[in-house]
Formats: sequence, structure tokens, C-alpha cells
Amino acid sequence: MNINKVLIANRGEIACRVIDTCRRLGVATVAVYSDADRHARHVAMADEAFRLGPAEARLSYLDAELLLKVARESHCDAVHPGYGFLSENPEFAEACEQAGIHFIGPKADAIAKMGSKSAAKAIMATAGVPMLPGYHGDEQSDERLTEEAEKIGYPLLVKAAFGGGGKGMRIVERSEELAAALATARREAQSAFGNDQLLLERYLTAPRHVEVQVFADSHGNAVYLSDRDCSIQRRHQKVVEEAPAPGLSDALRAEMGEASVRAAKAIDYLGAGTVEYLVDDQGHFYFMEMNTRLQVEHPVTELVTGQDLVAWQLKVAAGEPLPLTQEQIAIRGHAVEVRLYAEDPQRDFLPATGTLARLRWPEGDGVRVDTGVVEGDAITAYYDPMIAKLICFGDDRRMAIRRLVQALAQSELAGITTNLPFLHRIADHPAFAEAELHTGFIEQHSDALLAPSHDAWPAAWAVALSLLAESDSGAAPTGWRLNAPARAQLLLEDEHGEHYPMVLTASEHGWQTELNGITAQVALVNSADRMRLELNGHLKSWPCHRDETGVTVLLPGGPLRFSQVSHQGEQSAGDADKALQAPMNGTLVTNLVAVGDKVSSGQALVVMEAMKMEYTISAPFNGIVTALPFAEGDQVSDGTALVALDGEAEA
Ligand code: MV4
Repeated sequence: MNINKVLIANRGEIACRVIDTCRRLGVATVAVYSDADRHARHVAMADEAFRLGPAEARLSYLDAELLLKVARESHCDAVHPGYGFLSENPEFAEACEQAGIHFIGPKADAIAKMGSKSAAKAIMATAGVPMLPGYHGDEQSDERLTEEAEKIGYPLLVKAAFGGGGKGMRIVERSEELAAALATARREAQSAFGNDQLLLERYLTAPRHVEVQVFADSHGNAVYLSDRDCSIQRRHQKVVEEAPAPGLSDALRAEMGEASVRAAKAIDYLGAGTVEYLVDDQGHFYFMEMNTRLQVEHPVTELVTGQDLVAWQLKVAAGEPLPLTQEQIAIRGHAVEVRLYAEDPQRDFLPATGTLARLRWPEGDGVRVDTGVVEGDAITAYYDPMIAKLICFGDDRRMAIRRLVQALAQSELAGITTNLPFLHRIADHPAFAEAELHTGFIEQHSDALLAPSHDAWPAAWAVALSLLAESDSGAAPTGWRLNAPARAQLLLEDEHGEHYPMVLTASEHGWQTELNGITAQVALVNSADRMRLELNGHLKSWPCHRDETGVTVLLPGGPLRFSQVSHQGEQSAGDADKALQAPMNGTLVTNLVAVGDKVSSGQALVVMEAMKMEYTISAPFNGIVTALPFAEGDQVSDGTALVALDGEAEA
């Protein structure tokens, strides 16, 4: 049995990941794509590629018949399903085998057995895999379930037998709540999974999610390859994964590994699989479910075992024995992975779409980036919003985490909202350093992980200075007064509508500015794609991305886009009106002119104060002052005209 050519029935980073190993092993690759992916990285990487259909997954990556047709016509001898899509579809696995094409995964029968949570639990209990006290039976009457619930005790959990992802799950604290919970869970299970069978289980508060990577060949061998902690999740989406799971004793690790091998053998498993457990604070572990595919988080296992798991998959699919015995598998160091998503943590993690206008990855020892996109690619609503996985390795956990914090800081993404700053805060959180891992981690630390970040001022100064340097007048600022130091006034606005009014005074080494009564010396040390600012002798620098109307500065707290609200001297009639208005709520300091005065363009007219900063309204054109509606000390609100000017506004 030989595998010479593989169809990769997937897209994105996992398709690229599989192609990488195939290339290394001299195996030819065939990619498939939807119309949305015609120019995708996985298509460019493969030896050949075939169009499947429109962007909708149902009409492309989920069309089993179409995929088989491509596999047959391109003479592939195996199909790698990746994860998601058809990877755990027993009918597809069976259809591949019927067509004489290896499905790189377990047999259809093993996939089907793990599809039902209650059937899987029955099999695993028989195989001696530890179970939470629970009821997984077929008899579903309220009487029977109530009777079983009393045996299990409270709190307990009602779960959908065919569910996943926490849907149809209900915590029941007391027996009086059971009947209502059963009714709701049944309805949810029926509508989500087309089956209303329920199971009951003792409920663990704040458990850890620990899973074991297993591998089995067609010669009766099965091994485990370390474990992973995937406790840091959000709505059943894994966010951070690491190997090995911190804090487990060697005895517990071996026990979990051996139980997982028993689990694989119990269903005559083939290839890569994952057995998931809940671990309580006593270090007891309980079977949760088994995933019959290569998982998203497999890289952390690869880094600590030094093995290529896709290469293992190809070998066992070709009928070869496992490359290593259990005794030969050694674990070295520590690896942590984070999933970078196009989503907005500040808006309840709403998925984001858009173009990756800027995309730069960290480099260095112990840093791996698995991605399916390149700069300029779009993230659409058709598929999973994962942009990349950042995986860091170190001799120990501390080193792996330090490298991760650094790798996140060096990642440059603009054009689309991502969870990069959120991941950085997790990686940098003391509770993460202490490995205080449990499934409620994000909720417990949400205040720190989601707090809006401040101190955009230095970036605003850098943007202002770069604008001054670029303007025609060079460093000669507007608002220029005879015998006075050169002054420049700028008003920047960020993407949230926040205003940054600033007065910059030319000084010996650059410019001087003031914020909250503190004087700062700022100098620009700029380059095309970095903002560098010298702030009181402290050199700061951030990557930036420019477009026609502004600059996005990639601050540690996330990207922030600045644009200039007005620039005296170069404005249109509309801008001229705006230039005479209060740029924000504040207080009038003084009128420098009187009604009837003849003023010239650039002349200071009114001074107001806001956010402890003085801001001067200057004449945008030559003219005559016709009104000064406010007096010293008056409150003025954003957008109110502070002075009326009659004159030669430019068209
Ligand atoms: C549990 C549990 C506590 N006790 N079962 C969530 C998804 C589903 N596959 C199983 N899940 C859980 N089952 C008992 N008996 C807590 C969870 C759970 C969870 C598990 C793993 C990772 C993240 C989680 C987040 C919330 C709840």
C-alpha cells in the first residue's frame, strides 16, 4: 500500500500544514478551493488545485461527492480531511474506502461510535476509562431520569447525548429544578442535533480540560503522545493550548495515557485521535469525549515530542506500523499555542471580516506560525475566522510563555479587528504564569483581559510629528508668530471619535508639548512602516500602517487608527467652518480678537481649554470677525462655532 498523491479536502492553515509534510515526504498534493479561495495560500502551495464551487461550504468543502470525483479524476490514492468539514463524517470515510481511496483517519465505524456521546461513554466505561457518576441509558422517561439524578446527586449536568460544544447543556443545582431543565435541554437538543436523547452527569465546577493524543496503526499498536491542557476556552472555543498539561504527576500522566490507549483499542482505532477528559481539583480525571481527527492544537504535541503527526498519519494510512513504541516516545520542553481570530473581544467577540492590509509574523527560535493567509487576503464570513496559530516552544513553561508574549508583541496585523491584544493579555497574565488553569479562566479574569487600553497620546504625538514632517512647509508649523517659537496646532481623531488636540512648540531637539500640565520633549525618528518617538529621552516605537486618509499605529493594546481633523492652511470651505468650531467640549479661555477686527489667515482668534490642554482656534482665511458668542470661562460644546468670520474662504 503506497500513498503517492493526496487530496487535501480542506482549506486554510490545516490544508497548508498537510501540504508541508507531503512536500517533505515527496508526496504529490491536490488542493481544492471554493470561489472565495481561488487565490488562497493552500491553492498556491499544492502541486495541483481543483475548483469545487461557490464560497458556501455546503456547495464546496462539504460536498462529499464532488470531492471524491476530484480525488478519482486526479488519481489520488488518499484523502486527508483536515479538521472540521468532513473530517468526522463516517459516510464520507466509508465512501472514500468504497472508491478505493484511503481516508486518512479511522474507519467509518470508529467515527460513528464516537459520534453519540452516550454510546461513546458506554464503550469507554466498559474499557475501564474513568467516568463521572452519570446515566447514559436509552430509557428517557422523566421518572427514570429523576431516579438516576437522585443517585448521582447535585449539582448535576444535563447534556445532549448527540451534542457537542456545550449546546443543550443545563446545570441543575437542586432536584426541584430538574423537570424544567430536562424539558429545555430536550427542546434544545432536538432543534440543534435532531435527537432529544439526554444524559446526566455529576457536575464539576471549574474543571480543567486535559486531552491525550493517541495514535494507532493497523497492526494492533496504539500509543499516547503526551497530553495537552486546553482549559482556556470561550464558549467552547479553545483559545490557548499547551503541552504537556502543567502540574500533572508522572503517575497521573501515565494513567491518563494508558486509559486513552485502552479507549483507542476499544473501538479498533486507526490513526490520530484525541481523548478528552475533565480533571477536577483532586487530580481525578473523567472521560468527556473522543475526537476522531487530527486536532487544531496538534502542533504543541509535535513540538514536545519532536514528531510530525501528519507524517505519522500518512504512514499508518499506508498500512505501515507506528514509527515509535511507547518507550521510545520522549517528551522534551514545553509548548504553548494561541489561536489568533478575526474577532472583536470588546464587542462580545463578534467575528470580524475584512482585508489583512498588514500581516507580519514574528521570527526566532522556538516560534512557529501555522497560517493559511498572506498579507492582502480577506477574512470572510464563509469560514472559520481563525487567522493563524502562534506556537512557542521552550525548555520549560516559563521560557515558552516568555517567547509567546514576545511573539505576540512582534505580530503585526492591521485592517481587521483581531484578538491579538486579548491573547497578549492572557499570555502576560500572572494567573497564566502560575498555571491556574480551569475552564472559567477567561470569565474569572475578564476585567483584566478586556479592559480598554489607554495612553494613546505618545502614538498621537508621533503621528502629529510625522504629519508635520510631511507637510509642504516642512517643519515650519502653522500658527507661526513673529518672535515666538514655532508653534503647530493639530487635532487628531482616532477611530473611536476620541480627539487629540495638541500644541507643539519647536524646541532645540525637536518639539515640546504638554499634557495634563506635564511638559514632554518629543522628537520624531520616523520610518515608512514604524512610528518612532523620542519621549523625554525614552525611545518608543510601534509598527504602523498608512493609507490615504490616516495612519494605523499597532499599539500593544491593539491597532489604533488616527486621522487629522483639520489642518490650518490647507482646508476646504467645509473644513474652514469646522476650524472655527470647538473641537470638543471645554471652556473658553480667552478671545484674542474683537468683533470687527480684520484678521489674516493663520492668526490666533480664540483660545479654549479641554482635557487640561489649551487649544487655539486660528483663522482659516483672511477676513473680518463678525461674532464672538462666548466670553472667558463659558462652557462650550463640541461643534459650536466659537467665532464667526466673514471673508475669503477658499472654494
Ligand atoms: C462538563 C463540565 C462539568 N461537569 N461536564 C463543555 C463542552 C462539553 N463537551 C463538555 N463540557 C463540560 N462538561 C461535567 N460533568 C464542564 C464542561 C465545560 C467545559 C469543558 C471543557 C472545556 C471548557 C468548558 C467550558 C464550560 C463547561
